[in-house]
Amino acid sequence: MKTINNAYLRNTIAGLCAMVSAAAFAHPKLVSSTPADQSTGAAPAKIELHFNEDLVTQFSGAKLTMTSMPGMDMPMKMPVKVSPGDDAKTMVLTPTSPLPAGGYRVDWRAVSSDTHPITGNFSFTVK
Ligand SMILES: [Cu+2]
Repeated sequence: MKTINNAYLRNTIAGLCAMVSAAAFAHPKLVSSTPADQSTGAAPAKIELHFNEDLVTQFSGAKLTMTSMPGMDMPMKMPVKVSPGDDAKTMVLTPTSPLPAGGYRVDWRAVSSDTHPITGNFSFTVK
């Protein structure tokens, strides 16, 4: 009974969200990033995420994971400072130390005006 109620509630909320979204809001989407998804280049001093909507800063964030290193496979969380960018649609990740050569993944969580958290990720390689 509890499961049915929860499922019903979830569907109802999802339905409401879809209606509200269509009417007034869209969910935040990652429009572009620097470095770009699947790109390879020098170690970035900053990683910028550009969304299509203003973010609610206190509920939005991101983490950086090193997914591979030449010669080894080792997911490792990299320390970053997350801050708002020049405008409310931008999130900036600043690694606390230079990123060594390897593969990286950014997992982001974005909340805009309709308060529903949206998550996504992208990857890049440092030469
Ligand atoms: Cu929503």
